[in-house]
Amino acid sequence: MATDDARLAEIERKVESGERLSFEDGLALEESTDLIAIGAMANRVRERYNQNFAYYNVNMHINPTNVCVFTCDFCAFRADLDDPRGYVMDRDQIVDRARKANERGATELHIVGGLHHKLPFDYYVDVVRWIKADFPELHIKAYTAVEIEFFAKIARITIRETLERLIDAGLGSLPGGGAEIFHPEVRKEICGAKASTETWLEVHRTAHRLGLKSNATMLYGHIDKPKHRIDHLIRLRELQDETGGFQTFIPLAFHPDNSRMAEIHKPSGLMDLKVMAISRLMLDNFPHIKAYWVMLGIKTAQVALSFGADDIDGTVVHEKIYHEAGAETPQEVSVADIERLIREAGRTPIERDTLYHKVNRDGSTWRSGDHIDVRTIEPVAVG
Ligand code: V47
Repeated sequence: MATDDARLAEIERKVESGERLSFEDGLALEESTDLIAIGAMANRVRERYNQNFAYYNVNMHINPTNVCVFTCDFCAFRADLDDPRGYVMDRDQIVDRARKANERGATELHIVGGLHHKLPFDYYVDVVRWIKADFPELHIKAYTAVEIEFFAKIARITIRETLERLIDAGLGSLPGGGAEIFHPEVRKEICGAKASTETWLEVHRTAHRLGLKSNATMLYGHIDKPKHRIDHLIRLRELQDETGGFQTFIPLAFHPDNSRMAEIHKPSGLMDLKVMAISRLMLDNFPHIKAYWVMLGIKTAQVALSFGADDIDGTVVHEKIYHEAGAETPQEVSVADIERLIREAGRTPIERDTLYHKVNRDGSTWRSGDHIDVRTIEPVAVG
């Protein structure tokens, strides 16, 4: 068998010439202990696609309910129907949260939640409609593919019709959650009851055909093995070849606290950076890779900007899913802090909207400018 060095040299040759990496290349990267070499390759791709820029947005999270019919092993957020922790936000609470987001200059609301046993599909449509009625300029990135499938089931309509009704109410894009790990060996163990891999991919395929952009995630660092992670990335790459509708990939580090897998250790910083870098290298058709600071921690997210990531998510107010699972990060970071941590990492911060248009601010008002196409932005010196 080729040595680590020889295998990495061959991968480096492919990366330099823009050749696609195979499943075996992905495994070789996983097996290598040369984090710095892998990171340097990912950094070259990151700079090829996004130069020296690092993107962020001003956003707020809303989790309309935590009551959920599913009992995924990794989840510390969900509650049973009769659990005293269970809640459902009403119209006033939802609109109040949107108002606060608007006052703070947010351009995006990120809305995901539990799959409530009793709420009708109309409630989830109304959440979008209520917000849009008062704050039409806020972009609503809402509902994972798992939620979309559940809505289709309870409303007894197709996935396409479900998405069409939500788009009609004002849905702007889909977040990337619910992907977890696609490989059946893992999926059936950690979340066997919820949307299958095929369904997750079909929801995103349908959304892309309807003109929506979406993100994709991978939950790693629990019972997943290298082959499961590479398989996951390749399935996403194949769908992206078909539709081109994905914007950003977000690797999500498992947080064990308060979950049914609490005995598992959190992934190490080393694993976080390696998964980030391998994602950048394998997903050659994804424009962006996000270092979600809420789950990585601010310090690792900052370093990740040199290991393949070009986006750091947003100001993120009111995040619950990770904080219930033991995330020690703050609930919110200010724009000044985000810009400082990006500059400290040697990158140039750009505020973007959800669909990667540059945001221009003038006092308390903002508007979306041109779509950020790195090929049309003046190149900046890359150190
Ligand atoms: O699907 C749940 C994950 C996801 C835990 O699209 C956990 O921009 C770790 O998808 N430890 C939801 N992870 C969050 C999500 C997301 C986040 C940020 C940005 C975007 C985007 C999407 O969170 C779930 C699941 O994979 N998750 N519990 C946990 N204990």
